[in-house]
Amino acid sequence: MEKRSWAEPYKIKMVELIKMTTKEERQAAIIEAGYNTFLLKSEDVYIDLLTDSGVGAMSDRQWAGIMMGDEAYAGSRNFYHLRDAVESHYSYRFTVPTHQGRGAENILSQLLIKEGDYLPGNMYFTTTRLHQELAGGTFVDIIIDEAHDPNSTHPFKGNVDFIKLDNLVNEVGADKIPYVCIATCVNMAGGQPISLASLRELRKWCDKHGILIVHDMTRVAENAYFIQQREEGYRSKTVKEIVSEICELTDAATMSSKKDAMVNIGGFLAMNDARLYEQACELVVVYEGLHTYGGMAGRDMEALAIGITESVQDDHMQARVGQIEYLWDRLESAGVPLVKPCGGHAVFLDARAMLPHLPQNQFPAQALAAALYVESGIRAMERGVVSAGRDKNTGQNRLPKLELVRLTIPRRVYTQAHMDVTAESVIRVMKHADEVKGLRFTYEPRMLRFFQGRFEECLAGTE
Ligand code: PM9
Repeated sequence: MEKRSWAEPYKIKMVELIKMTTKEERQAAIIEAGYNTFLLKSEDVYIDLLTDSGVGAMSDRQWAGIMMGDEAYAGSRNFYHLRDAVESHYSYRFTVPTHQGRGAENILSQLLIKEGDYLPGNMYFTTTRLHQELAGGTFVDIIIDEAHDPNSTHPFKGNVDFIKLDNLVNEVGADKIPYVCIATCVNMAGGQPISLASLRELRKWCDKHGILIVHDMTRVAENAYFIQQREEGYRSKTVKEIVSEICELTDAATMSSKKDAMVNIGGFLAMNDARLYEQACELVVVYEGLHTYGGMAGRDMEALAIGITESVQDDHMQARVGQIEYLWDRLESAGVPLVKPCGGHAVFLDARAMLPHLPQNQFPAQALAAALYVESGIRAMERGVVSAGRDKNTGQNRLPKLELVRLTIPRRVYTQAHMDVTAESVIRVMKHADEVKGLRFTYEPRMLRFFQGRFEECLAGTE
């Protein structure tokens, strides 16, 4: 069949200028930032692939929505637009706005988790696990083994391993498991989707054991797109229909709206149970704000309601994932070690394979992200041992099998030419990979250390 190209379903109305710095300037900047790309100044960055969170380009309709903000303290009309958008696209009856995803995680964890509980999930996420632990729970990984193998080409690496789940319930009892946490398009696995078949089986399993399903729906539309493309029987369904089908299989959801829904700030907690909603409304006023704004301005809720509608359009999603596939294909054909298959929001470099001379305790992914910045001004993010943090009981570094650098693509921001420059820069770093030195902490925060930790290069022969 003749191959047809896709193009973005939008044209550019406004641009933000960016500048390239010199290698000497970048060398000085990375040392000042303690080899942590989170600590770089954004104006020192050329192409910013740190995250897809809050950095998408809003549409003219979203910006028009910003002008329609109703900044009433209580009962803003924008809240009702948001609530209606959540109900009609995601099927949840009740919505509690929060300032961003972790605000929703905090409230949900406090409401559902008791000291000594276990929280199975299809791989950890940094802020999610921390809130579970702060509420007295222990996270248990129940994702299929393929998810931990960068070279496995399983099309649904976000799927649940039911043997792991059965073992957990036999060991600790169902009454110690308040819910199973399911992320759609699992971030830490490389943006890998869960199939509807796996989710349906989980629904049955949870009903049997009287356990809830909480959906981390941060990238649900991307997951739905992969189901449309990869799962048998879904080719003729729209992304919007598949998104609804996913959400209908779950009981409650936490959302960081800064990703799929393309707003700069915002999130929510959503659920179907009236009692849980009542309890969430009681707690949201303690941490976020009144239950009809929960930490968001009226204008931001309006932009979010519009962004939700735009995020589930098929042509948007084809271009969104198409851009990531374009970068992935360029890197893969040049022999760069990547997480396979291509994920939804980012291309993940396998730092262990790229820097085989560095042991994991010298933070290869952190070092690789720093080297890429120095080489080209491209800012990426570590997703390996630094992000994994220390075990809450032993205090030892957790050593994840995936030691990755994430090239995260913001939505509707960069062009194909930016992807070409990115690919060329990564290939250049790969050619000089043996020159990249390991790192050690000079400052290690107690929680979420990847955000603010500082490092220095290890001297040759000292570690
Ligand atoms: N994710 C990301 O860059 C931003 C912060 S962590 C570097 O990937 C999931 C799956 C996320 C996520 C944030 C949150 C928290 C929850 N679940 O950042 O609080 O990817 O809005 O959301 C980030 P907030």
